[in-house]
Amino acid sequence: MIEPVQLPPPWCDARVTVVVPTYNEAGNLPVLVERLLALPLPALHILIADDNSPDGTGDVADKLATDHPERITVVHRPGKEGLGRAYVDGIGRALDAGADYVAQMDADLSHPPEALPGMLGTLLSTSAGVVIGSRYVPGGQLDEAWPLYRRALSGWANFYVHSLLRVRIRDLTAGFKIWRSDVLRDIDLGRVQSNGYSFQVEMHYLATRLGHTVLEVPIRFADRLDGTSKMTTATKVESALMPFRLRSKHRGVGRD
Ligand SMILES: Nc1nc2c(ncn2[C@@H]2O[C@H](COP(=O)(O)OP(=O)(O)O)[C@@H](O)[C@H]2O)c(=O)[nH]1
Ligand SMILES: [Mg+2]
Repeated sequence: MIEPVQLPPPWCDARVTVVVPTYNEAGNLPVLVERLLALPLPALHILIADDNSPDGTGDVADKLATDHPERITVVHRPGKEGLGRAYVDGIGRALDAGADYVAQMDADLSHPPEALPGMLGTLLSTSAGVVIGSRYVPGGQLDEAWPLYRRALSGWANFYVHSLLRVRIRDLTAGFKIWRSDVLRDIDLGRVQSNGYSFQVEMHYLATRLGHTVLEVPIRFADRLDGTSKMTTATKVESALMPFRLRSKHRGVGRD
């Protein structure tokens, strides 16, 4: 496990909200929350956006919020609308509640919580608008247990999106990142088109088109701790078509 970086004050007191979308993650959520709350970031807040998971993740989240009322908020959404919609909702609420920095991560422990203080430190000590926990910069790693077809799909998706959108980010499909709130406001979540996983690519595309600096720091991406992937054929199709839509919809955003 990565040792948490000890940030000096006032950085360790930064108001960070970690938005975690969940769908059937009852086995993973308590472990993720425990590791996030153990970080040396006393002002870190967790916002769980659950899509009415049939496995009771919403109840698990409520119990965690009851145990830590100051540090956990649960958003119960009516049904499964996709990762992108859950993030638009959750990030919007985090901004409304006054977060200075907003992090995104999966609930399944693929993203190491202990990398967050270092990512925040990079965000605060540079001109970056967003810092990505990246699998594809030197030092980044993929769990050997991640199935071969998933590695191939991830590599192909990055190549495909790079070719179409020309964004200079190595891990374009990354889901682990931390944003400055003003950059998220500038992006304006109201213009996000994606319902599903292509949300990640769309946010990177909008950030770079608006001229914000994106930095990548290496992480080790682990296989999920418990449960199964929520990636479906529908999300893959949306991700394959979305670059074309993004090019036309966001043509007017930023400079050409
Ligand atoms: N709220 C919500 N969360 C979702 C949805 N689809 C996926 N997620 C969450 O998004 C994260 C990434 O999903 P995951 O299945 O691990 O994707 P994979 O890593 O690409 O296989 C996990 O925390 C999921 O629970 C959805 O439709 N709604
Ligand atoms: Mg996963």
